[in-house]
Amino acid sequence: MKEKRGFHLTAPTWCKGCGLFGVFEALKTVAASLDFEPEDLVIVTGIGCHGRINNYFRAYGFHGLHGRAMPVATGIKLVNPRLQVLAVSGDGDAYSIGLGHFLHALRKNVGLTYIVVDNRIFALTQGQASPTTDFGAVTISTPFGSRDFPIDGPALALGAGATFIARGFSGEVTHLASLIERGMKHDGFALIEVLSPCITHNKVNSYDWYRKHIVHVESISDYSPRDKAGAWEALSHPGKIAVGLIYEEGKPSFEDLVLPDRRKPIASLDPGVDRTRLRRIMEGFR
Ligand SMILES: Cc1ncc(C[n+]2csc(CCOP(=O)(O)OP(=O)(O)O)c2C)c(N)n1
Ligand code: SF4
Ligand SMILES: [Mg+2]
Repeated sequence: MKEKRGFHLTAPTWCKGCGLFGVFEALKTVAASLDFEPEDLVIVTGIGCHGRINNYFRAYGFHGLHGRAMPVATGIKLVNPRLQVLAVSGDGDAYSIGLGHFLHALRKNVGLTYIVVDNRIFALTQGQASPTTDFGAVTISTPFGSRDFPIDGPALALGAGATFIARGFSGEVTHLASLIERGMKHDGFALIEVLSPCITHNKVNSYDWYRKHIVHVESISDYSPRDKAGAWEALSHPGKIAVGLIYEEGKPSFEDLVLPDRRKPIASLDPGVDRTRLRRIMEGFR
């Protein structure tokens, strides 16, 4: 990436040891490996500790509303399909308030890379239970232990028709970067969930805890990410969390299906109508 005059990036302010540093390192590795120019990449975030990531990145950024990363990212991709659009959400952002948007963007197969940083907690708001918080976990909103069964994002995505599903771990940056890079090259919607410790508000799901519980799908003999039944099996392993490229299939992307030319920004296309008439119509809306 070229240095641009006028850019001033601050250092991340996350708590020392936060899993978000691993996600940030992985993203920088991918941006360098794919040689993105700052103007080629847009990072859209929701609200949460994760949402600060685009402040530290030399690219376009849109720090939007809590739970609304998907509609913003979809709009950007459709208006200028040449851009690489990456959305970053938290487990609360994606699987709670933003769940409807998440499922519809993935079933439409919009060409977005969606990184869901799952720390199993609402971190920014000081530690309430989220949709991925463990059953029985004591948090400030569940002082007697959570009575909700957690959501498994990749399993939800598989059931809803996602065409690319991966899960990484912020403690394994090189592996995570390889998953993000593959997701960015995928033609269509790519979900990369990241198991990411919040060292301040979640003392249970730590780096060591994840190391004991993850299983790499690459280590399962004859595992093929093209086999949906095998992906279900990997995601259903009791007491284990599958990481790696879990599932991948080819389907037309939303841009291919709805845009007249996915290589060109909409603004550069001839609207195919009389411009004087169009201007008159637009003036009618004032
Ligand atoms: C519409 C709306 N509802 C609630 C909030 C308050 N809020 C801000 S961040 C957040 C949860 C963040 O959790 P998560 O998405 O998991 O991100 P993390 O902080 O863990 O990275 C909530 C509930 C808000 N900003 N906007
Ligand atoms: S509160 Fe948790 S998620 Fe937020 S910066 Fe600190 S460790 Fe990271
Ligand atoms: Mg969270």
